[in-house]
Amino acid sequence: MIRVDRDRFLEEGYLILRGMIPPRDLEILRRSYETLVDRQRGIWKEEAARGAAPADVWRASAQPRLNLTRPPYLGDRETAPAFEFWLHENVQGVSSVLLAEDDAPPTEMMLMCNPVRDHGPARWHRDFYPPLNCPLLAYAEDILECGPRYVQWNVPLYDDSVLWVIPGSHVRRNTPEENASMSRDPRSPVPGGVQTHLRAGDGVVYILPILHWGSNYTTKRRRTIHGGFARLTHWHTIGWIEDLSPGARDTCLRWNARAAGYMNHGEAALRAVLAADDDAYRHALDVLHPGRGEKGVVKSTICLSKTARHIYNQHCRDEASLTAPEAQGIETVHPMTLQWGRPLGDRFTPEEAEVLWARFKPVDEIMQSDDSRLLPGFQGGETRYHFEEVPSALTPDNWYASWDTGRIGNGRAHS
Ligand SMILES: O=C(O)CCC(=O)C(=O)O
Ligand SMILES: [Fe+2]
Repeated sequence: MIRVDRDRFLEEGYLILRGMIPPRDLEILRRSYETLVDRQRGIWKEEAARGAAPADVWRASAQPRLNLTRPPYLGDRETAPAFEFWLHENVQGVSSVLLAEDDAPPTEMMLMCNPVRDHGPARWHRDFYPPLNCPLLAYAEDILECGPRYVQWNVPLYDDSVLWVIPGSHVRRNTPEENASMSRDPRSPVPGGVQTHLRAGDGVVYILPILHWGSNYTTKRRRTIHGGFARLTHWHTIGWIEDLSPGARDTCLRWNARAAGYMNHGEAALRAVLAADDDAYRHALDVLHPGRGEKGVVKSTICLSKTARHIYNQHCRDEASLTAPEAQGIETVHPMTLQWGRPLGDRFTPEEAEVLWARFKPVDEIMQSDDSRLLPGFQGGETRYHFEEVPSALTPDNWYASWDTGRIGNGRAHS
């Protein structure tokens, strides 16, 4: 396995690995991925032709992207190398070291391609939207306390200098200079930004929510493997596993079974809240992320407040009254933010859903301000949810106490 400097990774939020794909593997990967690109391109074209899609993605998108872990399944035995790339020691082994996990599984496996016409620069961003997750600093403090829960890769099969990053920005808010620059022009270099200059077979691995930039989407040939690793993975399809070599198949089936089991611990955390048992709550969270600290509990509690709301919406609200994001929220499966979708919701009764939401509602309320806004560098639209700060009153102990009082700290009691 290639050697990596984890301390530097934690400090700067990214690492560049030179020559991580051996040259003999590069040709095999290019061929496998090109076969998949050809198949996906055919599907996009056909969908647009019969009116099932508004446009041919290949022709319309600034960054046409394959996602191998979502339908449709594009592969077969011949393209197994495109999947098995994710098991290589320089990818999976390095990711495990950086995550301080024994055996980290990949999450989504993707490929970013060049557009058919110039689209120029995208906007600087963090791949982060607090209403679906938690405030930036809640996320950052958990990283500082225990290391990252997720690492993401770009591994180009052809030379690629598209990506820029801002070293150190993964664990702090934007500086005034960064905000001024992004407000003036979100599509131009930001002070302190570093362009990654990757040759074919190099890789960059980074910690979201680092501030980063797709600096120029031109017609220059781009085939860049993209995706990540996390203990709490989820694959939307698993048909591809059957086409892998026996060893790789066993590994992926094992990862998939283990990942599915984590939903039981998500359920256990919620049942502990129903039972007002804070020790059991801490224990369930600790299985999901062993060794987590107080900041990790705060972060996960904020995520679970969304889960509780979705379960309440699933059971206790009239379907017709739900907004599109609320309806979507019920279905979303994203274990990294402790969302297991309807299968988890189905494990609770409407009465339990009501109590759960009552217990989490003070968390949801304290995470919102009176007016909505959107800060530079964040994705999504305006929202009342806090972008950066966690109110200091939101501590685990204050929240446990709110199960009796209905309020956190000096906050408003909820009705
Ligand atoms: O094109 C890249 O390398 C960056 C892509 C990116 O940041 C994104 O799609 O969110
Ligand atoms: Fe991004």
